[in-house]
Amino acid sequence: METPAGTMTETAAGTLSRTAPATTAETAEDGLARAFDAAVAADERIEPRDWMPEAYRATLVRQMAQHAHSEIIGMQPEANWITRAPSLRRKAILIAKVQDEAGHGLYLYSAAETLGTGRDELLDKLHTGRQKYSSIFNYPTLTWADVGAIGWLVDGAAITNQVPLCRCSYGPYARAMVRICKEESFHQRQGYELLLALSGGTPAQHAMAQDAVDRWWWPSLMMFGPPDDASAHSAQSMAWKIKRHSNDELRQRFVDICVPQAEALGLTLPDPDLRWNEERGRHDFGAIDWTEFQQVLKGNGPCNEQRITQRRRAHEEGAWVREAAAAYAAKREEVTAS
Ligand code: BYC
Repeated sequence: METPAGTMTETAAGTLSRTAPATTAETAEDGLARAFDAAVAADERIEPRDWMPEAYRATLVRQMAQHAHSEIIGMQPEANWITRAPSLRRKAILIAKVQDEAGHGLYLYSAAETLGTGRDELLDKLHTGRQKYSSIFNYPTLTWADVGAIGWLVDGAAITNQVPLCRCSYGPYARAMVRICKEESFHQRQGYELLLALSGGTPAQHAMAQDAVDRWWWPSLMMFGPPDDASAHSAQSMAWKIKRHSNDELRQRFVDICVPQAEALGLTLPDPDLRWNEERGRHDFGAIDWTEFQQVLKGNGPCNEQRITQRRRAHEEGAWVREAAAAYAAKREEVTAS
């Protein structure tokens, strides 16, 4: 790894860490902190064996765990429609999409493991409500059009939020995001195409598409997190280049992207205050119901209980698979060792 601000050394634990030339008065830790700051300032990637402030590590574990949990909980609302997809083509696409989300969870749990936090520990925190997952997955998928609205709006919001994460200062997270974003862009397009077909279909199909967009629009805007003045972590995360843009900036970007897409779909976004602001060169939009957001975060959304119950059950029912995989791995190790 290149460290223009310092050199690489072998520590007692046998791992590599960044060092900076130390001045006489500074402790070894000061030197490491200075090298870390310089690497972040120079837009270099921080790697698992590099020294990093404990708060940086904790912030990454919090965000990556929440992100990984969102991916696997996010499988539920869409999986709800696999058996009822209207054609074999749509069913195959939906199965592939839901499977992709499981894969995203795996990339992210693996990336979090590079920070010394085991997957079991993270899953336990999810199952006991000590770690969050995205608010968006606590809403129900009432009709087939919801699969389209999730693809267009939820995956669209996810891409807007996640493309900048490909430049996150922590290497394993940034690299996981590159692949995730490529797959998410397929997901977004399948949702858009699905809604386009419904919107141009029978009046009942058009109404179903509009109803789905009406229900998913505002929760999608909430995905970006609280407004900047209420975002506890943004300032520090942006200073560390974990986040590259504020919650409000990304939300605004998403609204600006969606308006022409909604027009092309022949659907209306459910916001009477949505209009182009010539002066700002961006769209103004209506007030978000932050009380609803807080309620969902507290566990009082329409599907919080259902989602977490189903997740716990899936985990319990999958215990035999984990045991079998561990037994198989141990057996292989024995064979290789002998
Ligand atoms: N839902 O200081 P803030 C997907 C929490 S997966 C729940 O702004 P931060 C997909 C936040 O954690 C989508 N909680 O936080 C999957 C914090 O609470 P704690 C998931 C939220 O971290 C399958 C508190 O509010 N994407 O798209 O600087 C199928 C204060 O917030 C939410 C990611 O996770 C929320 N919406 O910024 C289809 C992306 N928002 O921890 C699609 C990675 C905020 O202090 N994450 N909170 O108790 C991020 O970019 C950032 O973590 C956030 C929040 C922008 C979400």
